[in-house]
Amino acid sequence: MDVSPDHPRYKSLVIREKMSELSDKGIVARTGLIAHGRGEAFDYLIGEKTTPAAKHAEEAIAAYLLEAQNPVITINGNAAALCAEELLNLASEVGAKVEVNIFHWSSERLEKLVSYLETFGNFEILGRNQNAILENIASDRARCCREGIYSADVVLIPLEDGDRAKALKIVGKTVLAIDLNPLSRTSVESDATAVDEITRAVPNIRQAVKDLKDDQKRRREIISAFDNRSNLNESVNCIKDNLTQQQIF
Ligand code: PTJ
Repeated sequence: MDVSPDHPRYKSLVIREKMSELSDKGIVARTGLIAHGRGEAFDYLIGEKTTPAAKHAEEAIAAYLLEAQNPVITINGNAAALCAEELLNLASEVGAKVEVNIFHWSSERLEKLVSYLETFGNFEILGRNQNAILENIASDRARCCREGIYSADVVLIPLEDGDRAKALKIVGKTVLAIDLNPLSRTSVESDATAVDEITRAVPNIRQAVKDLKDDQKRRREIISAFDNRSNLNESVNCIKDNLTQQQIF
């Protein structure tokens, strides 16, 4: 479908087309399109821009990634379709491993996703050899790599379904999330959640990484002052304010 750049929702329509194409190719799960719609709805309520609360969380995520000993960024179908290159660049900038981890599991889909990410350049992508199981997860998302998620101290899980954040916390990992729904289990369970659209959040995190790279003292101050629950409350309040200001009748 040709989308005119003059259309008021041009960006959203182009992204939907891409998601739909990548769903046909098996990169995005079919229900990934539904997850995307839920994200769009929350983004509408948030005002389709990075809020001050999200910016603050993105700074905390950058600080956590830079302080980590063995960080891992996990990528699923939606994250790959929306933001592969930015996530891969972020991983190289913070020295994180990248691991494909999917909810709608099949060995073919896993292979497709790893191969898709490999087309973006010379990045090592983990996921083909899932040789460990993360306890406390009732789905195939439990399958992971021993040298990746399983042994990581800090894991960034963009755009997730709920059970993995909790499972990662139970085994003592620091969990960082990007999720437009401030009420989701992932958002609430994580140590730092950017309630922001992934294509805005990741460039902001990369910028914060540049700003904090040579300032360990500041990074540690940001981490010790950051309170995820109160940051999520700010996002909820932002939605409430937007709704009360937009009375139609
Ligand atoms: O590729 P797979 O098989 O691992 O499946 C991936 C999906 C996303 C389908 C799976 O993880 C899933 O079902 O996720 P949920 O439970 O729908 O949760 C996705 C969360 O991401 C929801 O809270 C959405 O609001 C949020 N979300 C959706 N689109 C975006 C988003 N957050 C940030 N940016 C987005 N573009």
